[in-house]
Amino acid sequence: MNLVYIGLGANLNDPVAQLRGAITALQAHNEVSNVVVSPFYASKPMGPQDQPDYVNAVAAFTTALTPDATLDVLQQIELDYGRVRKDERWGPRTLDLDILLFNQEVVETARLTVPHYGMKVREFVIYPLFDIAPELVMPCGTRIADLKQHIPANGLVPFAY
Ligand code: A4P
Ligand code: MG
Repeated sequence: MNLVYIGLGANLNDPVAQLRGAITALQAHNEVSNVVVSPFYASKPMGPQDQPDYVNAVAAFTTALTPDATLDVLQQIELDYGRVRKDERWGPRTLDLDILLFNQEVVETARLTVPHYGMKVREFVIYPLFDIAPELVMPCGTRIADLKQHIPANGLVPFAY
């Protein structure tokens, strides 16, 4: 079995509903087991500031799928749950599911870079990851607990949903 950590993010079209939909889909998926979800956090946008705040979370699960096949599952969920019906048209994809860690593997293919290239410096990844895996160590030896201690919260707040 493979142990996978993913990051979830959305900032348009009812982000909480999109994250909940994605989690429900993961839990229902035949090839996915033992889904654990962090608290949801409201986070300040990284990048352009003229956009709504994000909702971010991290989830862990086990699967027998390969990294590429796991990405297929996540991308299908992005398509299924990242579109919210508005009037009669479908909005743009607004749900982002990124593979953060896949066991202790380092994956460099055309489709995948694992560990995720940005995870070490993103408070909206490291804080929820610490919530569900405080002892976690990255393949490079970096402890998530140490990252959390050094990354400012930058206004990140957990909220009830
Ligand atoms: N890909 C490569 N490695 C991975 C991986 N580890 N996990 C490839 C998933 N996909 C990976 O992704 C583009 C391609 O990356 C995929 O086809 C896959 O083959 P995408 O999800 O279609 O594009 P994207 O989401 O625009 O890119 P990316 O890199 O995920 O965006 P970022 O860098 O994550 O930025 N601010 C806050 N507060 N919270 C956020 O969640 N997110 C972004 C998006 C900006 N600002 C944010 C947040
Ligand atoms: Mg992405």
